[in-house]
Amino acid sequence: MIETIQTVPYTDQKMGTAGLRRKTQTAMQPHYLENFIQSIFNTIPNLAEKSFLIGGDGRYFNKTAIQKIIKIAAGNHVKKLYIGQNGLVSTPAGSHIILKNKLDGGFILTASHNPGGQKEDFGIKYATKTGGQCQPSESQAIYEQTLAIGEYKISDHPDIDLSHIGRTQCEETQIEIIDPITDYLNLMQQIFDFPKLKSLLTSNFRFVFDGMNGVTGPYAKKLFEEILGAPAGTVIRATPLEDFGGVHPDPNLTYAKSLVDLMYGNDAPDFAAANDGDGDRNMILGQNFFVCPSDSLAILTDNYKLIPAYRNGIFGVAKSAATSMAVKRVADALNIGYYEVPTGWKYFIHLMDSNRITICGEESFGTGASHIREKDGIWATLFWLSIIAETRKSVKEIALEHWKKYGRSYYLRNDFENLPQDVADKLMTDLQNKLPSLIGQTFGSFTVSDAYPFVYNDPVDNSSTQNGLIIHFRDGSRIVYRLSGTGTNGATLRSYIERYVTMDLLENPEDMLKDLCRISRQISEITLRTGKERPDIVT
Ligand code: G16
Repeated sequence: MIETIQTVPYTDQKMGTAGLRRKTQTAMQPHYLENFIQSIFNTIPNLAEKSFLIGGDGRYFNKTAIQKIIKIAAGNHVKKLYIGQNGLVSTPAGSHIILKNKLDGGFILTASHNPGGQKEDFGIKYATKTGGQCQPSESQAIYEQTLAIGEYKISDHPDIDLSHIGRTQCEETQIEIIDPITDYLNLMQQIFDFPKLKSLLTSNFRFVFDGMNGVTGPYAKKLFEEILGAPAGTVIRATPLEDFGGVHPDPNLTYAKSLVDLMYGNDAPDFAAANDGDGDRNMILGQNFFVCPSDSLAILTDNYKLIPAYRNGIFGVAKSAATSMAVKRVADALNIGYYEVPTGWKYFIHLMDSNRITICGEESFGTGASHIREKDGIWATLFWLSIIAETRKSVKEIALEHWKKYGRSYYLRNDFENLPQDVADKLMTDLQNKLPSLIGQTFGSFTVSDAYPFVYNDPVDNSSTQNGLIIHFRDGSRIVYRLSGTGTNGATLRSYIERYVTMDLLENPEDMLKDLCRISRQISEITLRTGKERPDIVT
C-alpha cells in the first residue's frame, strides 16, 4: 500500500560541491531523508517512465536509506530501479551503469572521502542521466522543493532482499539487483591493454592497492588479483566496512599514512595506489615518492598515446581553477584544448558531452576521463600502471622526466578547518574586496601581477559560476582561496599554493613554498581572524 505522509520542510538541504553531505545523525532524523528524496522526485516529470540506480559505498545507514529510497520510489510509481548487490556501487561504476543502461539518474549513497559511522558522515550524490552529478540549476530546483515540501509518498512494502542478483517488484516498481562490478571492469578492459598490464603484474613488480575499507576493495580484488594476476594480498583494506574500520577514507598523505609509511620505508614496493570511500579519488605513490595530484593529471595527459583508447588522439583537457598549472603546459605543448572550471566534477560534464575534453582532473586527488562522468580512482591507477608497463620506468623517473621537460609546479594545499561559518564568509568577502588593491604589491620576493575572483562561463549552457579567489605573482606563482563545499563541521578555508620552477626539481615542497604559505596567511588574515597560526591539514 502507498501512504501519503504529512511532513514539514528541513531548511538545510542545499547541496554542496558533491550532493548532500551531512552528519549521519542529521540524516537519520525523522523524515529528513524522505523529504530530500521526495523533493528530488518532485522535480522529475513522468516518473512512471523513469529508471534509476541505487547503490553506495557501504557506509553506516546506507542499507536503511536504500530501503527507504526504494519505497519512496515505489510510492511515486517509478518504473524501474537498478540496485547494486548488497547495496554497493562505487561512484565511477555507478556513472557507467547509468550511461550503459540509459537510466534517468541515480542515488549514490556516500559522503565520499569523509569518515563513516553513527557519529560521522552520510551523503547522497544525486546523478542525472548524464551519468554525473546534477548541475547547479538542477540542485537549486531540488533545494526549492525541500523548502516547500508538505508530504511524501511511501510504500509499506517489506524490505527488499539486496543480497541476491535477480528481479523482483515493489508495488508496480520493477527492481533489479545487479552485479555492480563486471560491467565496469569490462569498460576498463576496453580502455587499457590488459595483456600488457598482466605481464607487468605477474612479473616481479611489487604493487599495493589500498581500498581504505571503502567500496573499491571488491572491484580491485577482482581486477588486480583475479583478472590481472597480481599476487593475493596485493589489495589491502579490501572489505567495505560501515565505519571504514575507523579509517578516514581519504587517500592523501595524512589519512593514508600507513600506506605512505610503507612506501617511504625500507623494502618499499615499486608502486602503490589508494582510493577513497566511494572509489572516485586516488593517490599515487612510488618508492619514496608521492605524486602530487596536479602533476598526476599533467603526466597522464602527456602520456595519453600509451593508452589504446586514446591512441588516436584526445579532444582536450580540463582542470579545476585550484589545480596547479602543470597540465596547461602539457596542453599547450600538445596543442590540445584546455579549460579551467570551478571545483566540482559536475563542471566537466558539459565539456565532455560536447567533445571539448577527454581527460580532466582536480587537485583533490581526482582524475578521470570521458568514459564516464565522474572521477575514477581505478582508471587512474590503471593509467599509471600502463605508463610503467610501457616505459619500465619508476614513478620517480617518470615524474622527474616530466619536470625536466616542462618545469615543476611545487604545490601545497593548506586547510583551515572547523571555522565559524560567519567568520569564514566574512574573510572571503573582505579578501575579495581587497583583491584590486593587491595588484602591484610586493610580499618578500613575490610581486602580485593580478588578483581576481574566478568566474566560469559554461560554453554549453552559458551559465556563470563564481568560485574562489586567485592571486597571480610575476614569477608564475599563484595562491587560490576557496571555502570547501564538502565539509560537515563548520567551514573549511582552503588555500592552494603553487610555485613554478625549472631548476631545483627534487626539493621538498614545504621548503620551496614556505614563504608563499606565510604570504597566503598574511593576505587572508587567517591568524588575526581565527587565531589559527598554521593549517590543520597540509596536502
Ligand atoms: C567532491 C567533488 C570534487 C571536488 C571536491 C571538492 O569530491 O566531487 O569534484 O573537487 O568535492 O571538495 P571541497 O569542496 O571540500 O574542496 P568528492 O570526492 O567528495 O566527491
